[in-house]
Amino acid sequence: MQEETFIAMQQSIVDGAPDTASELAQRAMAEGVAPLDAINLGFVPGMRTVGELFGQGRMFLPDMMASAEAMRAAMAVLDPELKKQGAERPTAGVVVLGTTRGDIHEIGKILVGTLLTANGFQVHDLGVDVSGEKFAAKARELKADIVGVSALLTTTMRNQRTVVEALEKEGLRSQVKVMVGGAPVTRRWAEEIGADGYAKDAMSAVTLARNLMQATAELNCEPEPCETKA
Ligand code: HCB
Repeated sequence: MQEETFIAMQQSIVDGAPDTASELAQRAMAEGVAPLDAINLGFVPGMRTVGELFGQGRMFLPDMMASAEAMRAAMAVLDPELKKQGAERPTAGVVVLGTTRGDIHEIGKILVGTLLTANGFQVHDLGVDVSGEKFAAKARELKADIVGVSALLTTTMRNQRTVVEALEKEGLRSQVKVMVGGAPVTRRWAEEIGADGYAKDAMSAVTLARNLMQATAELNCEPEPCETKA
């Protein structure tokens, strides 16, 4: 039964049907489907199909925009459900999130922000087309622990490097960890630009953010081991 719902969810994204996507998300919540399953097994595979069809020239920009609209409609239902899970937890860390300069893709970033929030992180989303300077200024203002930078285009992923550079220029690099992601981004690229980590999806971004917080905590314990300070 759930399998059918997931297939219908996927199709609603491919069809670019926001009303159907929203209804399916609402029905799934009423039936007790985990919001994360609805995202990962239902809607996100739909978005992946859309990308493949576009890449093969079987779908065009207006269709892709309609699909993004449908994804947004589903997330409008699922986002509050996920955030509820994080509401009662103590802050796991402060994250400044955004899509890099020249890039307006936001769905993956929103998903990362939602899951980080659901897992107790305080997330400040700067939106899309964000310059390195803007990332650095917000990181300073909020005393951020982590900056998360998304890029979906091969032409804009290089701007992830400018975020690292802006943090260096502002003298913030030793205090702020940088994690990068987005479809064309790889672990190797993250290493090349001097980021602290790469996450392939939103769940991995949560694990990575936790690990980065742990690494910072351990660093702050030096030269004594952390255990002795508890
Ligand atoms: Co867009 N687009 N697009 N697009 N688009 C892609 C990205 C292509 C791969 C499609 C293709 O050719 N097959 C392609 C890029 C090719 C390339 O550079 N290699 C492409 C292109 C070419 C373009 C335009 C240039 C098209 C044009 O105008 N001719 C244009 C660019 C505009 C610009 O940014 N300046 C464009 C526009 C659009 C929209 C507006 C129609 C729409 C975006 C709407 C929106 O976001 N509001 C759109 C969409 C929807 C896509 C696809 C179909 C889906 C992207 C998406 O939402 N994926 C995409 C195809 C694809 O990626 N397969 C296509 C779903 C999310 C959940 O995955 O990878 O974004 P994600 O995020 C993951 C993961 O990467 C990770 O976690 C997320 C959640 O699991 N992650 C992070 C992401 N950020 C992270 C940050 C971290 O710190 C950690 C982890």
